[in-house]
Amino acid sequence: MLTVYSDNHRLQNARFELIDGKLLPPFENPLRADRVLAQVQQVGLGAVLPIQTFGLDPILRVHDPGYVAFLQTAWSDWVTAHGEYDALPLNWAVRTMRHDRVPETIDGRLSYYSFDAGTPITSGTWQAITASANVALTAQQQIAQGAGSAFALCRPPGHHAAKDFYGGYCFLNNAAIAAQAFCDAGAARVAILDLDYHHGNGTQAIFYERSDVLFVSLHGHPSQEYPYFLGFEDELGQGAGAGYNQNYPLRWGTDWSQYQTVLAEALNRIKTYSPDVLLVSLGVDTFEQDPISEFKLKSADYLKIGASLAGLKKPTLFVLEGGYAIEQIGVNVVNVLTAFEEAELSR
Ligand code: OKP
Ligand code: ZN
Repeated sequence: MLTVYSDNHRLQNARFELIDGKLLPPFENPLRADRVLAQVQQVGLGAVLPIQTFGLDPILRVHDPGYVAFLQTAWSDWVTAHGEYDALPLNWAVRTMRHDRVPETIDGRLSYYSFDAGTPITSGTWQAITASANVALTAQQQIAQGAGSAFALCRPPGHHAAKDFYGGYCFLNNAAIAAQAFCDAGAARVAILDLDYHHGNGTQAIFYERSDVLFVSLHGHPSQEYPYFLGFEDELGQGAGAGYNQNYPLRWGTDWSQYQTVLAEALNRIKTYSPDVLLVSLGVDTFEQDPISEFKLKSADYLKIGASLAGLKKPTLFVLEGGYAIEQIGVNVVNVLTAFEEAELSR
């Protein structure tokens, strides 16, 4: 399986993350991608391709122009106002407040275009996030040109980013941008299976009213887990998208025996949909030793996931999302990919 990778991910390298009332070294850091790439090379997964650049057009097919323009200048606007410290919002428009006016000042715009304070904007954020989107698009193009599978080694991740807001370490929704690119290249049905521990609220929202992109997700139950306010099982899509969104929220402590049953159900839903292409938002923060998550999957379980995915027999684009156990992130991600490929070859 080919991998697409860009060194520019390093440019997102914040000083601190505000988490659990502490300022800690960020969980979402460059070592993550380094370790995944090292394991890809270690097992000889296949060619590692550099990115091509696709400009803003495919990004603007998914994201709001005002939001993209905000991201482009947020760092320099912030430095002008406050100096070279990581840019963070501190308040949001909840309930009775207005959402119909974009503030003028950088602090106000950070608040307007975000949903958490755990996602710093730094000097290199814009370059890193556009490179990450190009990683997904380059891999998408490989599949559109006939590759049976591809791995987009994206960093920063994307699935929490919606049309016009960032959060959860995500700014541009790499998976959604690639899915839209498949649609624009003529795919009639695209299925997205989100296996990250956290609900992919951004991806769900982007495609919630569409039937040409099915969104299916297994994740920590929003009653217990971030992002808390989306990801329940009664979210089934709306309008033309009614029936094309499926959430499988799972409680803290979920292990392979529980996970496997639900994964089989999710794969059945996708099989019924009969997509032209499958996109997997691949997070491995479901791992038992993940420092911010509460599922109990073991490294060997990722082999079983990869083999099950191959059972769908579809062109498959893997897009990296989360996974914060630095020592095992490489093995866990690449276990999915190698088992997928072995299952494909033995057919
Ligand atoms: C990004 B991705 C944990 C706080 C979590 C943000 C998590 C973002 C996860 N107590 N803060 O889905 O892996
Ligand atoms: Zn996650």
